[in-house]
Amino acid sequence: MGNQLTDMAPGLQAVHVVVIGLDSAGKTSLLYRLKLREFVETIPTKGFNTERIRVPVGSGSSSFQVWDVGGQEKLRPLWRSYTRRTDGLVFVVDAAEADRMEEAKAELHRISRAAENQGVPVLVLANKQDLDRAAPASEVEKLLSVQELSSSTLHHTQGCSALDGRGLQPGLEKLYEMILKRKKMLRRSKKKR
Ligand SMILES: Nc1nc2c(ncn2[C@@H]2O[C@H](COP(=O)(O)OP(=O)(O)OP(=O)(O)O)[C@@H](O)[C@H]2O)c(=O)[nH]1
Ligand SMILES: [Mg+2]
Repeated sequence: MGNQLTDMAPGLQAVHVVVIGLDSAGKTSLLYRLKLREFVETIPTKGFNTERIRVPVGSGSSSFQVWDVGGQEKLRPLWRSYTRRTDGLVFVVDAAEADRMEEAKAELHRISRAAENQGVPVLVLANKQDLDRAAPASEVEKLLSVQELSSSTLHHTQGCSALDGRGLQPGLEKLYEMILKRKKMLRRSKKKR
């Protein structure tokens, strides 16, 4: 019989999204900006935070279960246990930290290449756009070679700020669109088999 509810209305299901990126990129600040609609002071994440967030999409809204995982080097091996079976990856970059772009690029490509993450849509958030020295999204996209992610991986790079909230709504809408597109593609290839 299959799961008729999901077959008919994929938008009714909560999408599962994992937020990763280097320490201090602003992941936890973004999570609470989305949940509470304000900027809150954070401390470095040792484990993870998770919140369910309602996001306006198209003419309705969708529920996102968002997992925010610590980005310190010693915690990065844990990312894979969170990204397994996720619908979407959000990779947050501190766009004002030119010195750490190479490190961010290596981590982005490593996690996206992991076998279980093949083809999972990626939203790159170029955070801290409120700072004058922040690189624009187009530059971050180049510095991280986002276009070189596997050809089966849908991706989008968006500038944003957890401080003032700019860029988050369009970023999440785009991520949702990519997730639905991939779900449709997977359903179609299952039917063919
Ligand atoms: N100016 C500015 N500062 C920000 C922004 N987002 C986060 N910050 C600051 O950046 C620092 C790190 O933010 P966190 O949200 O804790 O970073 P994180 O990515 O969760 O770091 P880990 O938990 O260690 O992986 C904090 O001092 C935040 O206040 C932003 O959009 N603009
Ligand atoms: Mg954190």
